[in-house]
Amino acid sequence: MKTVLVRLGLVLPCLFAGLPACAATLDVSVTDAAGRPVPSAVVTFAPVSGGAAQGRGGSYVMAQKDIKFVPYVLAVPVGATVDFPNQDRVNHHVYSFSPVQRFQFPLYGPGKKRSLRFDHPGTVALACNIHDSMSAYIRIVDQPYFATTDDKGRASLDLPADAGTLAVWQPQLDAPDHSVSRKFTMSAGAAQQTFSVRLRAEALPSGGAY
Ligand SMILES: [Cu+2]
Repeated sequence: MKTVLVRLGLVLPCLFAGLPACAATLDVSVTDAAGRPVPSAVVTFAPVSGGAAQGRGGSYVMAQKDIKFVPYVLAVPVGATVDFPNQDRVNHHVYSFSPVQRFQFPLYGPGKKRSLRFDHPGTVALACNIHDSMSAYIRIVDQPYFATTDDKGRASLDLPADAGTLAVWQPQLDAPDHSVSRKFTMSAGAAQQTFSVRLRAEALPSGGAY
């Protein structure tokens, strides 16, 4: 029974997505010029045939905890609603001046939460009016496939066998729009891609590698 369930779990997402071929997992590794892992990088794949496997909207969380935003980088699809719960013991005044979506949540306290919907692709840089050291990013993507690298600089995407564009965005990446991309064709089996990127030393969040 367990085996059946596991198989269904693998097959059903393909059926619901209506994809011609649900291929396999692409493992992406992002490293800097010195070969160190780059966490908090958003990896996207835009197949030439389009598709919307991960859909639009959905609910996501950007918390405030220990005078930090958690996570440092949050990738969401266009139309997503992001909750901003205050899980701290102090008040925060969260805002963004980014043209993609300017907003502010005037001072709100522990246990309280604010929410906002993000309808345009791009980058929203977050800050707090009270705590200058607080910094984070919401990356709103319109590509149907995306994932964010972990502490080891790795991300996995389940992709259809299709040609398209594979891209990496990271706030400290030293390139136009902090992004690099390449043409990539996903085959029927598992695949691996590595990006070696240059990073700027600026704007590093406290306590993190980047
Ligand atoms: Cu704050």
